[in-house]
Order: sequence, then structure tokens, then C-alpha cells
Amino acid sequence: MARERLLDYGGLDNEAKAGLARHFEVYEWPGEEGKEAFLAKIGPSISGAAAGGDVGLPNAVIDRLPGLRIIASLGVGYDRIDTSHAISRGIMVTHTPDVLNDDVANLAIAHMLAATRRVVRFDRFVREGRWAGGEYRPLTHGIAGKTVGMVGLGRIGREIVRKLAVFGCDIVYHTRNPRQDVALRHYPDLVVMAGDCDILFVALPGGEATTGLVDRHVIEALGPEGTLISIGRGSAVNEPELVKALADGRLGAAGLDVFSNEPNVPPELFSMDNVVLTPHLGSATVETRKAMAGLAVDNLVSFLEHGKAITPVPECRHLQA
Ligand code: NAP
Ligand code: 8YV
Repeated sequence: MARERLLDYGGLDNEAKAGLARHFEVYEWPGEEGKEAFLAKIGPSISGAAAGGDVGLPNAVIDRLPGLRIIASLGVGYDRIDTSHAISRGIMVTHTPDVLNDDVANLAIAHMLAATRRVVRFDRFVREGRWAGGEYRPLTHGIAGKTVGMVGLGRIGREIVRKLAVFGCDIVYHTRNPRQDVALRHYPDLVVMAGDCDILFVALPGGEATTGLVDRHVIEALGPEGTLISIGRGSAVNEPELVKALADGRLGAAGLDVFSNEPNVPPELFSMDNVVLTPHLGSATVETRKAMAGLAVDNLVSFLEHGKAITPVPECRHLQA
């Protein structure tokens, strides 16, 4: 039987590419130059597409693939895909929730420890010979007994909380809807919560509802002794306000894995000793990327063969057989 034809639109690790190639006839997106020839010759026979969550699939491409039935996004966040548009064309969109919680939460905790204990700053200090040179090593603050606020308490937020149990912090959270399954204090007002916190984790999805949610008021409420950890989407934090607050000492420290305009990072942050930066690496381990690739392949195979996706995005559940 002829294998289904699949578009690899980009952002996939080798593991994911190999997994797809085992099941599908895979075509890599040729880029702007080769796109017209590709869309004319191969486009009509493409039934599935896969892409990294940071890449997505533009509507302009979706509209040129008349036989497209499913888009498998490798990532839990799918803000790069216009799901309303896909749905209007009857196209299923799937993502990869849960399999990445552990490693994303680990990186968030690593940022918390690195930012509060100034690990990167002191790494430089040693490399630059300043320890050997007898320079003073300023003290940092511990975290036991401190109040940690979770902005977003979904799959990843709850995993961070589970791991935080060993650190002896008080944990509170802000979401739109209080959760019935946790005993933590819920704050309906994020500014009020930030004012009570020493450390704030932002584990929010992207999109309109969260854009700029962590604004100047939240940052100022967290204050000069406060630490902000951003692990969800960069768009949820007002980045210019964050940079200004760090520069002026109105915010104590930050650990940032995600940014507003990736891969561009505000250069002002590069020289700040109180900031830890990673290039969107939350899920970037061999183990987790393998699990994400496996789930994406399973979604494609199951949907194209049986009309049933395994992890459709919530908006697309009604497109199941
Ligand atoms: P999730 O289970 O859907 O949780 C999202 C949480 O955010 C929920 O608690 C939700 O609660 C809250 N929320 C959503 N909109 C809100 C708003 N406007 N105001 C306040 N709270 C809001 O998602 P997840 O699986 O934990 O993933 C979260 C995000 O992390 C993903 O969407 C992705 O963007 C990001 N991510 C980043 C990396 C990385 O490499 N850094 C890796 C994986 C995921 P309510 O609905 O009650 O408000
Ligand atoms: C990925 C992510 O790095 O799952 C997400 O939402 O942000 C990360 O796991 C990203 O989707 C690239 O594939």
C-alpha cells in the first residue's frame, strides 16, 4: 500500500525525522525558492504535516495543501498554529502534552537555583580569575521559607510545584479558575500575589489571553528582592518592562528560557549579572524529544489510519471520528 505523504515544515530533531520516515513518505519544506514547484507537484498529495511548536504552519501554506487532514505540532504550546483556521478547513491539530513536563519543570527549577544563587555570575567570577585574585564573593539569599508564586498551574506548573516540595517554600498560585484538586492558596489578582512573593514562576501558554500579563505592576510588586522565572512563553511577560526593571534594580533577578521575539534576546540582558538566559531549552533533552516525536508520530498514524488522534488540541476534539 502506498504510504501517506507528509510535509516536514521544519523545527524537527533528527529523532523526529527518523520516526516520521518509518511511517510516511516525508517531504521537507523547500523554502521560499522551491515552494511553488513543490506546492504544484507534491502539495495536492500531502495528507499530514509535522512541525516544531516554535515553527508552526502558516495559513498561507495550509491553504495550498488541499488534501491536508492533520497537523502534528511537536510541543505542548501551539500558539504558532491558527487553530480556528485549521478547524474551518476541517483539519485536525495535535500537540504533545505531558511527556515534557518533567524536563521543563527541571529547567525551571534550575533557573530558580541559578538565578537566586547567581550561579552564572560566579561561574564567570572563577573563570576570570577573580576568586584567585582575592576578590570578595558577595552573599546571596536562600529559598527555604520563601513564598513562591505560580503564574499558571497546568501540567507544567503542577510538576514544578511537585518538585518544589523538597525546598521548604510556601507555594501560592494565580490562574483564571481556582483549581479544586490542589490545596494551595489561589490569588485571583496577580499583582497582589506578586507583592506577597519572593519568587514568581511564569508557566503560561502564549496567545492573546496571556500577552503581557506579567506587566510593570506585577514586576514592581515582585520587587528588588524578587526573582522572576519565565518558562512558558516569552509573550506573557512585558519584556521591555522586565529589562528596564532589572536594569534599574526594581526587580532582583530573572531566569529566562523564553523570549518575546525568539531567537532574538534583548542585548541589555547580556551584561546583567543577575540574569540567567537559556535558548528555549525546556524540553530539549534526548529523552523528552524522543517522547515528543513518538507521540507526534502516533497521532499522525492513528488519525490518518483510524480517524482518531491521541492528543488533539482541545479546540479540535470535536474533529475526532
Ligand atoms: P496547561 O496545562 O494548559 O496550563 C496552562 C495554565 O495557565 C493553566 O493553569 C491555566 O489556568 C493558566 N492560564 C491560561 N491562561 C491564563 C490567563 N489568561 N491568566 C492566568 N492563567 C492562565 O499548559 P502546560 O502544559 O502547563 O504548558 C504551559 C505552557 O508552557 C505551554 O503552553 C507552552 O507555551 C510552554 N512550554 C514551554 C516550554 C519550554 O521549552 N520553555 C516547554 C513546554 C511548554 P486557567 O485556564 O484556569 O487560567
Ligand atoms: C519546544 C515548547 O521546544 O512544548 C512547547 O510548547 O515550547 C517546547 O517543548 C518547542 O515547541 C519546539 O518544538
